[in-house]
Amino acid sequence: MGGFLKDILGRMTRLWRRREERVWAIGDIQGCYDDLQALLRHIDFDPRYDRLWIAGDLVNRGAGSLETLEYLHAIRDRIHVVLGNHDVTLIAAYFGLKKSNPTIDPILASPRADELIDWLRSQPFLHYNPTLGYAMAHAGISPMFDWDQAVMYARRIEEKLQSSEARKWLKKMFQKGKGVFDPDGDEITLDRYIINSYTRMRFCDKKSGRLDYDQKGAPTKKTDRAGLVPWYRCKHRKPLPYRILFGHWSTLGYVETKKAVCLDTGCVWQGKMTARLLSGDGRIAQVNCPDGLEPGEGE
Ligand SMILES: [Mn+2]
Repeated sequence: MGGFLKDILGRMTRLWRRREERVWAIGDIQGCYDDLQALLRHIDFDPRYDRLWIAGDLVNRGAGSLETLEYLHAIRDRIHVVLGNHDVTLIAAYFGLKKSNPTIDPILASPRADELIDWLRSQPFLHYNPTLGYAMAHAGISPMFDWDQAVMYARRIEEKLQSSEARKWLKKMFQKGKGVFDPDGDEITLDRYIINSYTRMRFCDKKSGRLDYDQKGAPTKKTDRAGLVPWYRCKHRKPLPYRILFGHWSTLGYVETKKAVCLDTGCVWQGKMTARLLSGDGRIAQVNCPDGLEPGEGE
């Protein structure tokens, strides 16, 4: 009888514990489906109770891009996704604006391509939760944006990507632009600045605040001499009410400051995939990703 009661109590305690919702944030997946599943097992993720924030670049380069997209779509009610440059490129390939490649071919050839791409296209560039105190964007939030601008500009490009004119608009977005923020400039130049800052930014020019999209490595003496600092250290940076979660910078690796957390630990480049708890003690969990590509190329 004692054993029976103990067993029942144990089960009830476990059930009770699992009812506490845990919110985890995960960095760039890039189609590394097996590593994603290994990480989710490692953190005991249960989509019935827990939530995931995903910092973008869900697909491309990794062999399981279709499986990743299908899985995330299946648990879409429990996750928050922001779009990364590779996700935007996939949408562009679907529209015939960019060449496909062997890792995204299976998505475009899938009988569910329309459904999956429509879902991807409806995802935001910026997600935030005032209770948790976090905001998330794939590359970060431009140091030139105050919070109202960050929200307004993200919504502005989301509306365009979701509109019936999306293809025409997206075609104009694939130019880097000069990285100079001009809120009074022409519409397309500003749109380009917004989408590039949300999905491609890494460094900014210390003096002018101009964004640099060319340097892909970690900060070094050389970038320092060139007057470049990581965007979150830019002195022009407007104060924001939330700590920013971002990815896109695998060479930076896991970085956590008071204002920003980089979650991209280069899974697709044989690095790690990282999850950080946004509720509770804020711990991080990682898995090794030995099946990735040789590090070094691309962004
Ligand atoms: Mn990226």
